[in-house]
Amino acid sequence: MAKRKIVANGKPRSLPEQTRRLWARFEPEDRVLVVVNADPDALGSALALRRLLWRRVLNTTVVRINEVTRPDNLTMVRLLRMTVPHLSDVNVSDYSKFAMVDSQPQHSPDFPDVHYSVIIDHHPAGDDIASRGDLIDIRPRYGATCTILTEYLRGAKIKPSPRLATALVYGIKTDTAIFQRSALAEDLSAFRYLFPKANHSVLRKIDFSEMRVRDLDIIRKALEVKMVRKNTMFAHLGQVKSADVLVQIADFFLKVDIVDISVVSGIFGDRLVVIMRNVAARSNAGKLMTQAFGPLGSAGGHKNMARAEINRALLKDVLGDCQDDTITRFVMRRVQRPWARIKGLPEAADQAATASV
Ligand SMILES: [Mn+2]
Repeated sequence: MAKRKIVANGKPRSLPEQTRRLWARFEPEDRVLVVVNADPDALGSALALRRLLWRRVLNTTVVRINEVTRPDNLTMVRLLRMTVPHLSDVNVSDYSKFAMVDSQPQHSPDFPDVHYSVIIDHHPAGDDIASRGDLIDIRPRYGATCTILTEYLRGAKIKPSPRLATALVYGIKTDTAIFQRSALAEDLSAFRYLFPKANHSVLRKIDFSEMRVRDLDIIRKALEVKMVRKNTMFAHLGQVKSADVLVQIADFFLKVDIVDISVVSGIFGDRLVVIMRNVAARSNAGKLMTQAFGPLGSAGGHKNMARAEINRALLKDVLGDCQDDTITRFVMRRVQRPWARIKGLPEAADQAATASV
């Protein structure tokens, strides 16, 4: 069996030894700043590190370099009462020690350029990572950094509170996409250990949080304009504030029992953006979208998700106008008969585009 590879200063070691090494990096008078790029795995890991340092340092502050915008992440921060100010809201010179979890300094120029006492992460190790900190614990095979921190907690014989267990469970769930993505026996073991300790009503609420209040208007619009053809649901939403709402609605439509494919389009900037989601085993969203929209713009994706973008000016040339009804009919026609020649598109352009696909 392959030796368990841990990039760290030192050999693979027992859980208590690993935690002792972490503690050895800190003094009781330390003020510790933990820097993250906030997502569930980073937030859960930061909370665990703060717990590990509790009563061992003067205080620990967790700061983020990004904005938290995803609804589930916002719910996580709110219900788990996490106080995570932006880096710009603190004075870096007020702190005596620095730590980073779920990232490495080279991942973003926004991270403070300091020497880190601790860097714990599961992304591939950067070339000069050894020079950036003291205790470097990088395990690229792990599905989540929360799994690594759970091992530190267990090494310290610290039983996580429901709040901490909930954060760690959600971090592991998110980064392993509920164990669909690469996950190790270690991830499963951490999950099994944490799951009974988590607050399940909070966990469900975080899972359920897929939208902001302002998104409800766009859902109403989607429900008004939706069209169903066999197992495909279509909606053209007109002008949208971001392409993300199209993705959101496309995912939302898949909640309907008979819907295997959702196709949601909208005008964003100077482009028509079309999003497809597919769960039908016999269809391939990427191929279908390439065939349907490739001759007019960029189109492609995977079996389950695909996207196309078409310049609005070209679309107007081909369709005559860019009214919502016209676009709706156009998108439905293309998806249902992707092989058909596009009327209005000069034949030469059509052939050239098709040849390049
Ligand atoms: Mn992660």
